[in-house]
Amino acid sequence: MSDPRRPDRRTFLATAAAALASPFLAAAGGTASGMRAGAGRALVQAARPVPSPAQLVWQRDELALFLHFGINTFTDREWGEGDEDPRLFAPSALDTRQWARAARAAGFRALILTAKHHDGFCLWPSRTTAHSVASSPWRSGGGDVVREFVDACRAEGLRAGLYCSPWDRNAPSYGDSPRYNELYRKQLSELLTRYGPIHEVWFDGANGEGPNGRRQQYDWPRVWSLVRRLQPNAVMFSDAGPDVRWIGNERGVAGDPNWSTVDPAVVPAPGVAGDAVMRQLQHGDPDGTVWRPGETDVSIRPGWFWHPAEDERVRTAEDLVGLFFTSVGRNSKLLLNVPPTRAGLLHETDVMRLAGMHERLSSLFAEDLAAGKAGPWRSTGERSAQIEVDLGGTFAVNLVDLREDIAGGQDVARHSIEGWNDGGWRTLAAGSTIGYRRLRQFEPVPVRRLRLRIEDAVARPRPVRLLAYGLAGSMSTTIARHLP
Ligand code: FUL
Repeated sequence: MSDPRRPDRRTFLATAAAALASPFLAAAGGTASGMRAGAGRALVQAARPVPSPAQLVWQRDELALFLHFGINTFTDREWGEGDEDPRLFAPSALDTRQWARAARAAGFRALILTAKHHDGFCLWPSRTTAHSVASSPWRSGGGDVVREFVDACRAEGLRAGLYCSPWDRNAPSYGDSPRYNELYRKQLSELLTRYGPIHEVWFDGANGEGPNGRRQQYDWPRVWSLVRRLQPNAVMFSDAGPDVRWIGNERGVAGDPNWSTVDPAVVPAPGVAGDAVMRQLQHGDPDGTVWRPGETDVSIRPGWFWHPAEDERVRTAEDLVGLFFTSVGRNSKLLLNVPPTRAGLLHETDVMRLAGMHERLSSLFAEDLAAGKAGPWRSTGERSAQIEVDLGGTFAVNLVDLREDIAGGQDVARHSIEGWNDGGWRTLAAGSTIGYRRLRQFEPVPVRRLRLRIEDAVARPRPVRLLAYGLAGSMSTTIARHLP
């Protein structure tokens, strides 16, 4: 990123990587994932990873709203220094219910708030520091943004998640590793015991030096076991999970292929860098021993925090639909950042774009032409299978939605979709993994039948669901209108 206010995350992390090493490896295996019995690649593997109930819930939510809000909102920065005056935090009309309503109306099912960003300012009154809302003029120092946020999520029937940055540029103990680790655990304990069920705990990998000039060594195993103990149903996000992994970029694009299984030894701790790490984050590993699906975080604006100069640079609804296809449509989950303004409200432009995205997605997926029309699932070999759907008429199909039953794991490595019309079969799309959901869009083609072929898999393929969509009112007259 060329924004001078914000160093590129990976460049920054590369320098930090050396400080992190293998002791974290053991804890990475502390995932809640289970294993599924079945044939493996060499047909000797006894079991394949499957998601935990919490990971399944997380994935099925598909869309989560990310809210970067804090001191930076008032200083027009992306990364605060930690020495900001808490009195700067003065949202004039903070309304967390407005955030949650906009999210729900747009089809989002979870929200994640930056309870603390790198500047160390706490959006809740923490006993660990005076650098918090308690020292601000907002609600005369008696307010708690985390409380209002969680209450609003619940009122709208949405899941609440929290981001608590390990990097803290305000804490005097930062860099004095054991002392800061203790403080960080206390902060997490407050967040995870005061506010009821928290669905996702988000760990950013940024790491810096403390005032003593020493680099902070985090104690990830203890952090992870604390979260597991206090919120057993929460998923933990970081480069290294343990439950959900970063997708490897902030552009909103999941890898292709994208496996939800990983080799935990490749990314042992948040913040490690290198080509192998990036490959693993983007693509996962078909032979991975741990279930750790990828989350795609991206902002609706160029920055993560609200900047007045970016009010004209909000992604369009079409653009957001594109992000849906490159994240949810590639076996990932979309965590879309929409930063509240200084008023403490989502900007009207952003809210409009969210609504536009929802409207477009709803019309794309309005009518599944294949519903109830699938033939039997046919195994065609050890690692191959196929299914045919007779649409019962000719339709201008331009979108296919494939779904593996991931409760039983992820198997498909290569697939193709074919359409049949008078002249026989033709390939409409071909690709690699499917996973939770794989969306394939193509030029509208008049077809009467569709065939999904699983051409390779890491285990005997289990039935895959095929949903098909087309141009509205798509019988032959429509086709004639739309095709050359
Ligand atoms: C990064 C942070 O440095 C950014 O400020 C932002 O919070 C992003 C989601 O994660 O690592």
